[in-house]
Amino acid sequence: MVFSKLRASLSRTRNRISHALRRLSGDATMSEALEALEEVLYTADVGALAGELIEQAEQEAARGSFDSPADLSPWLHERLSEWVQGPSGDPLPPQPNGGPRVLMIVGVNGAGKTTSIAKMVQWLRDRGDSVLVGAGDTFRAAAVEQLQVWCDRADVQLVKGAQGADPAAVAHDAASAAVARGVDYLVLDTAGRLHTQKNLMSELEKISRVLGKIIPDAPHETILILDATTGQNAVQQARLFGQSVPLSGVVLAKLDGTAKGGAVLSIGRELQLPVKFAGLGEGIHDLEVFDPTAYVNALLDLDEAPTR
Ligand SMILES: Nc1nc2c(ncn2[C@@H]2O[C@H](COP(=O)(O)OP(=O)(O)OP(=O)(O)O)[C@@H](O)[C@H]2O)c(=O)[nH]1
Ligand SMILES: [Mg+2]
Repeated sequence: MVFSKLRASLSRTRNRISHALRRLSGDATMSEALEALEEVLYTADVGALAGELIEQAEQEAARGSFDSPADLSPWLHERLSEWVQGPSGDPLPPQPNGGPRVLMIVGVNGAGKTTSIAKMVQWLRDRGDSVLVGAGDTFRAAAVEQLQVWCDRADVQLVKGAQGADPAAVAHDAASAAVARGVDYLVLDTAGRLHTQKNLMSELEKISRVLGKIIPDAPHETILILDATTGQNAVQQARLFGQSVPLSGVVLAKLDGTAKGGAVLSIGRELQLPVKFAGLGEGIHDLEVFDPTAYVNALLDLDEAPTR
């Protein structure tokens, strides 16, 4: 079952919080339960949201909103479910008037951009869409070969330039080819860059402008790939990338095996960005459409949303 894979991948985060969570439903006093809640939130790497949540919980408790400490668990579930954002409907909707929908993929070095592109391309192919890929990472020596291997596997064409070429020129060629071939999607890889490198961030703006000259309003989506194992640092990356290029969503790569699954809450709450997909391994099929409810259930070790 799809859900159980996400669930299994969150086991490390969950194991850290489930012990504390059990204390919420045991025969603890309310103040013990609030303390346990604090522990839950800090171990899940919820970041600054922890303070906000605990304050809210204390206020609710003071107001008598909870009949027993056990009520904290469903309350927490409600709050977290409000914050995590998934795609509303299709995570990669087609271009409304037909024609290539352009997805520019960005992120820091090694976040999982190229692998996530391969997975998203395969996902699009599996539902019958035609896709072209652009090798916008002209910086790293092996980048194009890595992408070529994935494209061969997914049976899609790759538009590439020479190593060291201007990535905006590759973007230009890829966009022209996407129009000429009439594909449904163009997915553009980009070199890893730090959100603090001003010249590299403005390079993304240039690539965007070039794409927009060939295909109106392109890129239609700029998707940030985040390495889930970096926890709260990923939130900071999202904030700063978003200041250079308007982001349409996030793919959370390497969610398998992270103990920092809570960062996704901040991405929804503070940045209002939907998580479109979760990356759950290194294979081309290790991708799932992100389901916020399943995520929170898995995080809190619940089979389904609790009621109170
Ligand atoms: N376990 C796991 N590993 C992943 C996942 N996604 C990517 N990786 C691994 O992370 C490493 C980096 O992935 P890439 O896709 O090359 O990352 P990138 O962002 O394109 O890297 P640069 O182009 O060098 O900036 C590779 O070893 C991938 O196999 C995932 O969801 N789970
Ligand atoms: Mg790459």
